[in-house]
Amino acid sequence: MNCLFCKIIAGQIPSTKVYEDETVYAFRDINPQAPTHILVVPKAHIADCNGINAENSAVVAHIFEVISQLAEHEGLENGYRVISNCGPDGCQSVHHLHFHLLAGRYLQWPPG
Ligand code: DGP
Repeated sequence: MNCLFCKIIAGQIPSTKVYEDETVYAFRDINPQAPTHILVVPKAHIADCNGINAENSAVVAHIFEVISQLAEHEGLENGYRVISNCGPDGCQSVHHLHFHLLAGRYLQWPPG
């Protein structure tokens, strides 16, 4: 499959890994929007939020457990934001489900 994040997970494209287990991979975003900007992705290819269903949703729950662990490990005591962009209006550019973990500065709300 010609998917950028599948290639990163497979090690075919280098990344700065911050966490990995059997079902989840997390790495630093190449174009950080905050001092901490980590992408947390399922290893199994799911295109976007619309691809989450009863068969694969357990990995999403696990991703949020991982995010909680990463927040502690990265020292994000002051808070953080988790975002999953979906589709053109959501500004999704990579079509492999991913959760942005952003922190380290005050994050405006609502976002632009
Ligand atoms: P989104 O726009 O929500 O689909 O986010 C995709 C993110 O992926 C974007 O913040 C930049 C990041 N990204 C794109 N290509 C690469 C890459 O080759 N390596 C890494 N580490 N991040 C990438």
